[in-house]
Amino acid sequence: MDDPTSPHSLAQDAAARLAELTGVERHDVALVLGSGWLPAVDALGQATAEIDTTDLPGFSPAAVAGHSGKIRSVRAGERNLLVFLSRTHYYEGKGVDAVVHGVRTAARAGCRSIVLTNGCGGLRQTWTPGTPVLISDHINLTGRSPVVGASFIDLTDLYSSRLRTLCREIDPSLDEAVYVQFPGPHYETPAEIGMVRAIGGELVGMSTTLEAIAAREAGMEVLGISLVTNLAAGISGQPLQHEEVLEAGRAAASRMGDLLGRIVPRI
Ligand code: 8IG
Repeated sequence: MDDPTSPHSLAQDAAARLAELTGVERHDVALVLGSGWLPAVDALGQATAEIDTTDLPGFSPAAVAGHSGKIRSVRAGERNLLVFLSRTHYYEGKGVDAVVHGVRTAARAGCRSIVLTNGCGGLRQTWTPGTPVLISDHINLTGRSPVVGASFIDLTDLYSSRLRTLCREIDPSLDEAVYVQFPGPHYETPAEIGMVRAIGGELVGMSTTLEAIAAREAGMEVLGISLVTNLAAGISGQPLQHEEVLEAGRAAASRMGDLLGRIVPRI
């Protein structure tokens, strides 16, 4: 049994309220939409309910332009999808439990798998803005973990090779790469991007790794997909701008919608 003051217990409360507000007893697959992914949501299926995250215990208001603090319940074939239209980022300073509360709520709502998407910087020149890339593994540079106590969670195959294979069957042109999470909210220096390359990373962002760990702790299968919205710092010679991120998402929306719409039924 959970300690009633624990974050897991708060997630249980949120899941119970979610079932009441959506009228959906159990959800099957969760999706978290990162920067640039919002325009893809309509391709997933018919929304049966949309609620504000702040109607559920434990969620705080969305903090970033272009991020929407909503959760949708979507009926897709025989499945109930739980779609988070935004996330809480580590750089908001609300703590790691706030960052992973959506993931824990999804697990308590019944989801056995989760699709974590993000917008990020890319280190491969061939990835023009708007290129989706599968996350093969991660390096968590936040120095934090959502897991507390002597609970030694295995992270081998954290980003399910089964789900990645399935994605490449649907779209053989998908590349895969290691995602490196920095704490943010500032972007990297060119020297830091040099370090990322040296340690084997090719995607850089400010999310996803803590959520993936929490999802694995909760027993979920994880699929991670990045949308490269800009070349990482120092690669193009141009400064990085948030508007560039939103624009790359808008431009890539139909491809991302098509991709998610074809993947989710097969998860
Ligand atoms: I969108 O280049 C997006 N998010 N850390 N670096 C980091 N996060 C990002 C970037 C980037 N682009």
